[in-house]
Amino acid sequence: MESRYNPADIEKKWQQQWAEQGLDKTPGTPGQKKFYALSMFPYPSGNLHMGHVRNYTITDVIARVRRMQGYNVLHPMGWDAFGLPAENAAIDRGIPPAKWTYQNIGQMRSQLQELGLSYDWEREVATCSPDYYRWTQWIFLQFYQSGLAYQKEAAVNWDPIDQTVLANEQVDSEGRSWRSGAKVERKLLRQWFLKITDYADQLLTDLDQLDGWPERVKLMQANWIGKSTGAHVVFTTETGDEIKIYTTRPDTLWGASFMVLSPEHPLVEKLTTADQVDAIQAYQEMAAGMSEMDRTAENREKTGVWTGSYAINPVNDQKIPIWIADYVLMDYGTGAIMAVPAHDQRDFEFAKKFDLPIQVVVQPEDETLDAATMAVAYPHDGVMVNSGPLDGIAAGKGEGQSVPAAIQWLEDNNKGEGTANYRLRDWLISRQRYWGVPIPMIYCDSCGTVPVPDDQLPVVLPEDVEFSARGGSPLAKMADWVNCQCPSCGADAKRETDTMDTFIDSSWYFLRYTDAKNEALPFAKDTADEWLAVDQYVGGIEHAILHLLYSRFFTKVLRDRNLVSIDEPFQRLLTQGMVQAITYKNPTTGKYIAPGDIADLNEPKDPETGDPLQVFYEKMSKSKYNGVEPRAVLGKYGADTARMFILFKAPPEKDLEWDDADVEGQFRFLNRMWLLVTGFTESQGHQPRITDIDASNLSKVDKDLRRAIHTAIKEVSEDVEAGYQFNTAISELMKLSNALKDAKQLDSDIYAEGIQTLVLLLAPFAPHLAEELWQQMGFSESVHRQSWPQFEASALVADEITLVIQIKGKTRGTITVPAGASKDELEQYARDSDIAQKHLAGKEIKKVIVVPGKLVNFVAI
Ligand code: ANZ
Ligand code: ZN
Repeated sequence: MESRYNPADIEKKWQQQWAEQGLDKTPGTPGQKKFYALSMFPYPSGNLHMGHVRNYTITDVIARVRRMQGYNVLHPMGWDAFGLPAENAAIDRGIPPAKWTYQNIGQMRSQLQELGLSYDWEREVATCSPDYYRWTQWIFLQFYQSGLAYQKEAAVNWDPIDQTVLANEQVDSEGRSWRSGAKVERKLLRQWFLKITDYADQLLTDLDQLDGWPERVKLMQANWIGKSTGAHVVFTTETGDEIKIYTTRPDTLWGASFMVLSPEHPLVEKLTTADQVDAIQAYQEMAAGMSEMDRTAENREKTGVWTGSYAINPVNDQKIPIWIADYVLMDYGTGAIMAVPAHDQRDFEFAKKFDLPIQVVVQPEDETLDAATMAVAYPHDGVMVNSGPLDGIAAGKGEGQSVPAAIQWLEDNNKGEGTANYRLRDWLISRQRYWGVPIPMIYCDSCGTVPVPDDQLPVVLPEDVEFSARGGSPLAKMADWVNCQCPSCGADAKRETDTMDTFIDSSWYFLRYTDAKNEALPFAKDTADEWLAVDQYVGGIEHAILHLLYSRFFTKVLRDRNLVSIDEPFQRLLTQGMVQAITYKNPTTGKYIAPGDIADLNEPKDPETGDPLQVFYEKMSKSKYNGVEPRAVLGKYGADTARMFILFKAPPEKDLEWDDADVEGQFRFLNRMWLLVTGFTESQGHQPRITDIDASNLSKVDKDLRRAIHTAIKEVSEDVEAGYQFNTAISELMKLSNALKDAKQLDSDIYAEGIQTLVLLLAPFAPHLAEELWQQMGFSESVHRQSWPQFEASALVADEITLVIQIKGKTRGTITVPAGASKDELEQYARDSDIAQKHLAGKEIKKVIVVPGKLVNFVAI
């Protein structure tokens, strides 16, 4: 008989047995009561980090509780396996990307298995495998057939380190690449795009359906989509050309005193007069090399050049000059604006710099604006002036105010129309990289761009490739691969050599899991519909926009192609907090110091300079020397302790501070559980004790213990239900185990009920230990196949006693209070009672005497 808690033995043993039993296999049909629990799948870098461990543990507990509650659970795992690191490893170490990736997958899979995560491994997907990306290509062609995948020449974000283009979502707010951190440049290239802008409005309005999402994430998506409302207005030039502009303030049209086109606007060449050609061209060249971030930076001195031409303001027939300036972007609105310097700050600065006219059309209530003396633009409320039919109307977007009135006027006079505009741009998806899904397109001299027919999919990525240096895809250099026949006319043709953004791979993997082995389709509609939507998605906040927005977009397009029925893929979303650890930093040099290099951690100093170090918690990372390796923790304490610590230390959505002492504390708790339960099971000869309890006939001790048991069931269940408060759920388990430890009658049915309940409640959190204890109790079926315990309301009711209330020793009445209330609680009940309120009114309490279980005496004058 093993008398010590030895996680190493137990965990390995049960992991093997569970795998043999197929314990975590998904039920064939989801049925009425289904639950799809999903963690964001990892990039197979080779090693799990603590962030992964936390993410997957949270989802695992949820999946396990739902199974015990009788749900048919789908809980899959896979690999987001395409991407640049594999290519860089190939360049640096000469290992083919496929080999490197599959090695890493193997390594990470076994690390996941060591954590006791209840995945159905039969549904594992790897996005780099041809039987997955075949369907990624197929889905791309569905987009193409819907007119949602197209090519265009565009100024794109170019990452000079990774030598590839990036989507807007992949450039951070400082204009740097999400991957390499390089300052993004602009380049004019012909690229593939997905028309996510067609879905901008739905992606925005359907956010309202997502009750189970954090408000913060919904807000980030709404801001990214960036809906603005206004009008299109057509200006005619002296040359007879039409320039369409987008404005959010059509009511200020009477104040438009010049126009500004983006330097890339297609009419610029035509509008430029001979004497302005040189200046205009020089300016265009300069603007072309600048990033959007720099062009639109606030407080930057305005620059621009006059084209030499004029347009006619359609509301008052005024002749106004047409300029170009870099603060007007080609891919927002129409790439052209009317400038209203009195009421728009950028236009104001531009007018001041180039001495262009300023016309006030909104007058504030409490002052009088004078165009000649204004120091800044006035973008606020007021009354319309100098504005023909709008004069006297209140400025604003509301009903009856100037903006709707202006739109009405434009529409009545055929000069423009109300419209909405979105900040969201189409998704640039082609990458000049090798390790990704080949875009299934062929270029033929006579037929043009021809999609690869479905029956010729997948376009297989050749796996034995030579990498020489960074930059450029080796695909373009592989003549055998590039040269092909046109599927349409049979003539010699060439393949597209760009691959897809890896975010495409992850935009539909949750659909594939529902029908992972399907060879005829990416997934059967019926099957996908039965499992979807994902009931609980868990992952990092860093995907608030990118992955989560793209997945929503894919779902809607596939729905519109009748491939799936849902509108939204993820019913509820939990964004788990970061795992942080103690970090040591030299504040003078800014260098991070590894704790192992510090002589005295109580008084940490820089080993080189002797400077005292700054000590704080920060997200674990290699570069800050504060990472804790999951393997080390598992090796020392086992998976169950690691899981318990992670769940206990902080609620899932909050940051978690790693603390070795607390890990140790959880290990000790599990040891106590072991002693408590094995002590009991030995006394029972490892036979399950039948607990058919007659609750009407219990001793006080038994009643109290039973109340503790059922309170634990109630509290743990509620904590799990109410936002997955696993930390407080584990506190309840600790309370119950203490109550059992303190219990007097060990050989009773109630005690047996308590031990069994404790092990059942523990099962989702520490699955190996719970299984071992369950089996030691003499049960033959897995603890994970048991039903989640239900509490009995009657067991929660506490016994009551009569409490006498005295004032200065004289009995004034009695009240009923719960038995077992503490001294402080008794005093509070007494103070709150009507009797005390009545007799103590206006008196000062000098002393309170509490006789537990009997009376409270107030000494008051
Ligand atoms: C005239 C005007 C008057 C404007 C005024 C604003 C205030 P949002 O809210 O972001 O949609 N604009 C339009 N297209 C642009 C482009 N391609 N590049 C740079 N600026 C552009 O902003 C819309 C406003 O930004 C539009 O309304 C236009 O200036 C400018 F008192 O038109 B407005
Ligand atoms: Zn052809």
